[in-house]
Amino acid sequence: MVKANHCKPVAIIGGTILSVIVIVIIIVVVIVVETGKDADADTGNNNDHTTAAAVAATENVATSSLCSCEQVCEPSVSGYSCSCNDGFILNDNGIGCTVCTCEQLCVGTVSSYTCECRDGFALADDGRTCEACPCEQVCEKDGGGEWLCSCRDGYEMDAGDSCQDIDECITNNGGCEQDCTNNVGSFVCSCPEIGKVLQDDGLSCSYDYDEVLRLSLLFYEAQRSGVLPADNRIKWRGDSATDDATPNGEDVSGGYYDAGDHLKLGLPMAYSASVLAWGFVEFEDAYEAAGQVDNMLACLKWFSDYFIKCHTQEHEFYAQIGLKHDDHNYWGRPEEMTMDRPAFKVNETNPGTDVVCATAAAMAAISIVFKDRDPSYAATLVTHAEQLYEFGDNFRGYYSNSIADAAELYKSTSYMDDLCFAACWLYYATSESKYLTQAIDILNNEPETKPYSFGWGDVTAGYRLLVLKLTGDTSTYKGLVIDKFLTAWQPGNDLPYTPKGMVFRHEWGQLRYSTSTSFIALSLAEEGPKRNLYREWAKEQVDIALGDTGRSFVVGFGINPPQYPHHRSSSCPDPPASCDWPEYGSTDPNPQILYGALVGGPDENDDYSDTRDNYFQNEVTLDYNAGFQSAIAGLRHLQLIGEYP
Ligand SMILES: *[C@@H]1O[C@H](CO)[C@@H](O)[C@H](O)[C@H]1NC(C)=O
Ligand SMILES: [Ca+2]
Ligand SMILES: [Ca+2]
Repeated sequence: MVKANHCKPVAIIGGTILSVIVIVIIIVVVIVVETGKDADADTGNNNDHTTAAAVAATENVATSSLCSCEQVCEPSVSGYSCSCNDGFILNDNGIGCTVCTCEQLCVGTVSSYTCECRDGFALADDGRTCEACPCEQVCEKDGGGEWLCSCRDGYEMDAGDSCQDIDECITNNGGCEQDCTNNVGSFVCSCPEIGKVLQDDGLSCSYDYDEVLRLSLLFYEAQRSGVLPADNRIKWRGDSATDDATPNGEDVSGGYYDAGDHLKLGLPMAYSASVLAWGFVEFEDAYEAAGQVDNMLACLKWFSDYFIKCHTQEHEFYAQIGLKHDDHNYWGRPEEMTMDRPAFKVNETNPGTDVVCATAAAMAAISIVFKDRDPSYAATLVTHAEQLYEFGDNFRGYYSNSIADAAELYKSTSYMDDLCFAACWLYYATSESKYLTQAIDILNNEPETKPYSFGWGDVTAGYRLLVLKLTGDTSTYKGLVIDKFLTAWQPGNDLPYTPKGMVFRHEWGQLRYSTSTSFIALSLAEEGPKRNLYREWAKEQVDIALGDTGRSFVVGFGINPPQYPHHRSSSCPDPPASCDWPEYGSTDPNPQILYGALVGGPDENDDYSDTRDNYFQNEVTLDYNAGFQSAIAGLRHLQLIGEYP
């Protein structure tokens, strides 16, 4: 019986005349059966129906032998219900099936069937053929014939045509270090902590070192003395101390104010300049990434232009402008100060090997920065540096013995360190071997003491590291640097740690110690051994300054930053409001935000009070920020080379 064929899927490639005839026969037969069946359908007695054998022969026949469906027969309350195999459509009589012209799925009855497509296909404009669509999951066509993709429940579409599990962030945080958010089917990581940004891997968070570099340079800009250039970015600062001059009338305006006061002090200023230049020479990529090269060049030049002015004769250098007593008795704007600002010098009879060589080191280091950018300026700096070095070397003495007031401010107790530091930078700048020979001589003859810190008074750790770098001899000199200095700062050795993990050196300006040592650690780590240990340690210590113990110690940056730095000019409201001791005593935050300034920081118990009179913990200085900024550059450099701890 041909009907059996109809119970198998039939190729839909156009019905032949034969199949049309067969269908007609089936329809006729079914109609005949139906007319005689109705009365006794429920009796179970239809054995004599002429179509019974044919129905039983269909491969999809249901359990009931009562069924008269042509193809699929399912038991139902009323006896059975009929449906058709794929490619067929139920006849209007509800029993027989007719081949349909849909390519895939045929729905409805012969008189009103519609074509549908399986998942991943969509109906073409002809209403019967199905086209594969580019969607990953659910595919539809809009009225204009364009594919419309969508996703099944629990998935969301990304920007293309693929579907992403919307629970991905929940189940594994998407690999994010901090927050994971689904973003139209794909997740994105974010860093909700104030002051942190996503790293290039898209997963982990770090402090925004670019921003810290930018802000630290703003701090130096806020410290500028003299006639400010038109591109000054600190709107609450203007020209000040423009009349600073030597007793001979030589102009020594310019430079930077030392701290929260308005003195210009040669030794910490030179130290700051050399450490900033060192950080730039070593980690220039960080300044490029942060978009801060030009600001940094301007910052360095502001130092070296002033040093040039102070170097009034070959053997004469002005190392202090202003008197501590008069300056510190004044609380107000530098633009409005009127006290005498005498200039103090060192010379052959009143020498100052320390300040003169510290300045030589700074000028030589800055000359390296300008060597290709401005060769003639770089050459000028080298000339001054060489003269100052020769002066300091041949006329030995402590500058704070020559300038009495300096002993009240930054008293010096060593100068061989400054001499060696200058020799290193001069060798770096000129490649003249006599400088390296002198540096190595000094190194070989130095007492093997552990430096207290790397800072304005003692740059021993710096020159030991520079000799190592300049000679490439990590076996001879490495031990000095590592064992005598950095190892002492590691947990469990010479220095105590606070409960929150800060290495503790001194309660006055503590963060300057941990961050300048961090810079030394990062610079040494560039050379090799103990690399991971020192990088990890430096990151921990620097990140404490940025907020890791719950608050930031950098003005204008991160979470809960200091608002009351011990700093005169930023404590003043905008003019014409007056600024005097009442502003010092005010309990309001500083009206001007001294962006980027690192304050002294916490004590050995992690205690810190953000109050203006707290100069131990809340003053800011050129030298605090120098080691800090260069350490920041070092950490940013590690991110850029893919070696961030
Ligand atoms: C050095 O300066 C002091 C004043 O600061 C002066 O008395 C002395 O004569 C100077 N020495 C030389 C060699 O110029
Ligand atoms: Ca950047
Ligand atoms: Ca010294």
